[in-house]
Amino acid sequence: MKLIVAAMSAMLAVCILDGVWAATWYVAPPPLGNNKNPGTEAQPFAAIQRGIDAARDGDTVIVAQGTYVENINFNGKNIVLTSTDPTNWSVVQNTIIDGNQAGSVVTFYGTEDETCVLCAFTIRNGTGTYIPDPTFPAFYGGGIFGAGAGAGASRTQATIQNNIITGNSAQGGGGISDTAGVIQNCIITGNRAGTVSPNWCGGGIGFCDGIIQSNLIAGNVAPCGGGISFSNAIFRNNVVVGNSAPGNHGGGLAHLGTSPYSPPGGSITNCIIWGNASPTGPQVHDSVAPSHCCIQDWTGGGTANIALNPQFVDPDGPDDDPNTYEDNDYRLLLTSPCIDAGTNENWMNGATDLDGKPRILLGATSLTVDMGAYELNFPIAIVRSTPTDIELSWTMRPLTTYTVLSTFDITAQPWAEEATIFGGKTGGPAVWVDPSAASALKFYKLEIE
Ligand SMILES: [Ca+2]
Ligand SMILES: [Ca+2]
Ligand SMILES: [Ca+2]
Repeated sequence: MKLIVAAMSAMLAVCILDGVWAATWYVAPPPLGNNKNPGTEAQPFAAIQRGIDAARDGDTVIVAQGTYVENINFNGKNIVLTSTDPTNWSVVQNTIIDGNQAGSVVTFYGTEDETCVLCAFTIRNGTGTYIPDPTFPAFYGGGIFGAGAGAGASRTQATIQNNIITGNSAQGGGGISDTAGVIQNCIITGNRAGTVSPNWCGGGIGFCDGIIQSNLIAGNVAPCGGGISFSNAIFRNNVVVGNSAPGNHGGGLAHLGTSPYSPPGGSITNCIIWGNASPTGPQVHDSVAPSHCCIQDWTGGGTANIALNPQFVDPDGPDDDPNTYEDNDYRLLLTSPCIDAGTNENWMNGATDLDGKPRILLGATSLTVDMGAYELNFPIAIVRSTPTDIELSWTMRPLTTYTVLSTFDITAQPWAEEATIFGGKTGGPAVWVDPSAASALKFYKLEIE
């Protein structure tokens, strides 16, 4: 026992000497939260900005559910700012930063690196930051603005993930502008650019380079580039639907990889770009050639693109209104031509889709990534039924565990676990026979762990 205590003391000393004693700060709405508190879990701050101000590089700020009417600024700090559960969309929906029409909701100074993370908030009701750009003075970045140090300043490399960015507006980049890091696993809907002259571009995203992956970009509006514009980004595995550029061009994408306002670069891969509207180039306008994408009416070249209906699960949602995006479901039906139709890339190892599932899963035919932001998690089993037996058979991928579940009532009853089967080193065919096959109607499904 003495030896263990001594070892721990030594480690503590090393941590303090190295200055890597990262702290966690807590924020919660009043009355629990109070800015005079020390910012502990039991005595949290009330304002998110108070948490950022207290934090140093390497610290984490955890924000409880609630609505925070604030316009926050990272001020160059490399910290993690997160709600309590980034994997739970309900928590994200209920942890709200509301910009109150008083500027950008979130501002990055521009010097943050990729260890600075903005994670799992709803970011709404922002109106952008005025930049006295000599050529195009305007408000940029309604929801998120990445170059707070001013015109010509560097753009943030911060990581922006698992957020819902909705109902923001600016002249350029209604949802997000001027970032150069990673934007991933976000839902970007109902943002607007170019509401006031001069009419700028990028309803959802404008003037963002870096990597933009596994996002849903839906129902954004701008004079040019309803979904995204003027971004020389690596743009991959996004769903771009229902965006519009009335009276102009690029309902979905405009000037992606061809922006004169950024260093050269950019690509469009594994995306679904569908149901966007504008008089000219409704899906993709003046952009680099896409590859492995599903694009409505596409005849513009590139590699391995398809123009077949992607077959979303319920693109107008339970309310049957395509223009209310909160309930629309852009996951893929089992028969979708987008399943296993992308191209696998190294970044997908360890990455997740918009549901938090592994990015590459066995779909209908092969262990290949799906186009879009959602990976289908439903390996198709063949079901044989005889007077005495029900048998499921499917192809297993290597080193993967499958769970067989069943239910008698597909609408109400929770699924019961029947069996787990491991694919072994090589994978291969699996057969499972129901040991208690009933005469009643019974449903089965397979899940990959
Ligand atoms: Ca519907
Ligand atoms: Ca709807
Ligand atoms: Ca797949």
